[in-house]
Amino acid sequence: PDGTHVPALVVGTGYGGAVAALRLAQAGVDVHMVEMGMAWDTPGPDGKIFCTTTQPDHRSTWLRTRTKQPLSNFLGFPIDRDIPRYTGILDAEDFAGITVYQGRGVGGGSLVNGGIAVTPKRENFATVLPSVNPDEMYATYYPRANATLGSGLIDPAWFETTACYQYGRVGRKHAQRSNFPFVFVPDVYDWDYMEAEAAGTVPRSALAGELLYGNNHGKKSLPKTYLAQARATGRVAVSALHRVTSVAPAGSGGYAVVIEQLATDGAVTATKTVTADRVFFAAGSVGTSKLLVRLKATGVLPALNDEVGQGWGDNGNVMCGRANHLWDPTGSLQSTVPCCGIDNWSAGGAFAEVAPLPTGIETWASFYLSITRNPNRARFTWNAATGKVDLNWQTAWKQPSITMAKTIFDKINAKEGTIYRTDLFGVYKIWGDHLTYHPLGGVVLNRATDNYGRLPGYPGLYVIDGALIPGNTTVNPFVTITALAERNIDHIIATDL
Ligand code: FAE
Repeated sequence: PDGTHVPALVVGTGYGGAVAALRLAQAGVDVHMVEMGMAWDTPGPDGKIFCTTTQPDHRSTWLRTRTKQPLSNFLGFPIDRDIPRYTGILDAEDFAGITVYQGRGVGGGSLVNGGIAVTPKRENFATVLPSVNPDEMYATYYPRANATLGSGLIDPAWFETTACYQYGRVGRKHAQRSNFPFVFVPDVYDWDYMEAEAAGTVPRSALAGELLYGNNHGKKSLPKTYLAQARATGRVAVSALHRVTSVAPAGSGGYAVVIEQLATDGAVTATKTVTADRVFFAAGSVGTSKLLVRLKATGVLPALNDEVGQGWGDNGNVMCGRANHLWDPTGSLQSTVPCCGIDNWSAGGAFAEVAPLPTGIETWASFYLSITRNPNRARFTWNAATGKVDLNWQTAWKQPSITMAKTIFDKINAKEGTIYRTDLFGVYKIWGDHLTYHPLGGVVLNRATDNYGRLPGYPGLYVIDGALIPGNTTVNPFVTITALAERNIDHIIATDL
């Protein structure tokens, strides 16, 4: 309620926010989490909380009147559809040169993501977080993050036989015939549950096209892991459909936090101010960067340094599909949860997930999301004329990613005598180079903050999410975001409380 005082306020309920809330609460601190998306704890008219990727309805999309699906076309035909404007779960946030996909709701990106839980190879860690001691990350914080997130590998014997990973086996065959290292990747999806789905003994989720707009069963998203543990302490409250718009030093010490309450059509129904001794920014790379850039530029937090807004990267994301021969079907039943990839990072700068195309029909396509060593970094700036924060990423900055992904797929195509699909992102368009799922950076550790996420000049203000990571994690990012948050909150609790 308006006028309340809280010891710790966390902006956002994704990975960084969930770690901060749990560990602060365990240390005896009362925490209030503020989340602009919905709680996603109440079934809709069809009895389900989430809709499927094949039948997206109003629940699918954050405040748009038409879906904006990452794969916009199929066989050249646009597949987006009109929907009522609603505070749906997946946000396709448009900047001038890139669309950034993000989860909206209690659980942040964990609600919509693939659950792929990869720890970077230790030899690559110095490029991921150069100012962080790798010994403590690999001995303590990565294991803690993986254990609490509940990540695990597919049963290799089941992988060999199940229909729903035929696409994975085809991906492996093509990778290995071209001599690329093929790897299994851990995931937070409950693999036992998925086997039961395939056996027909439980309701289907991964095998029913659920993922991008939420999983009704099986996925261990944050509300089932970190956030469940946080609530169980009795010290954590969560306000959904509440958006933080300002954090300003309060005359009395601490910070005045302005919060807008939203209706499900996005309208602001109330504005509240609470004071907090400490504020943890965990609104995601884009959300935290946008807030801090605006608050600095508009004189609310003028002492923030000039690194705020800088060092943003897309984790080198680029997508493509390949058309296989008729003797290489990838299966009409495809699990939405990826379980394997092609690791050409050291030789070619690309790590490719073998991804599903869960259309329900045979497509003879192999689909991939590549993470590449793209060196380009963008900057967020305040645009006083529009009252918005801009990002200067340009579409052409994806070219290094395409070049690196081609080190894998040109070779596979040459070996197999196959070609790229041109019908998934438009008409005659091979590369999905207009988007990222993995925004990182904007308020980089040890540059915009100190080496633990403290904002210099403002005691009690912290950044604890993907904004800290300088643009690339070499693999899928959430395990690293979680492990870094574990490291930072450990230090903050020991030193600042
Ligand atoms: P995030 O999880 O984005 O949480 C931020 C939260 O803050 C969100 O819930 C926002 O709604 C909320 N928020 C923003 N602004 C405000 C505000 N002003 N007031 C109140 N609340 C606010 O941040 N990563 C992997 O490692 N493996 C995968 O398989 C994978 N697949 C992905 C698939 C998709 C489709 C997408 C979109 C992402 C995927 N990711 C994956 C990326 C991963 O989900 C992402 O890196 C993390 O969720 C980022 O965590 P943060 O804590 O930084």
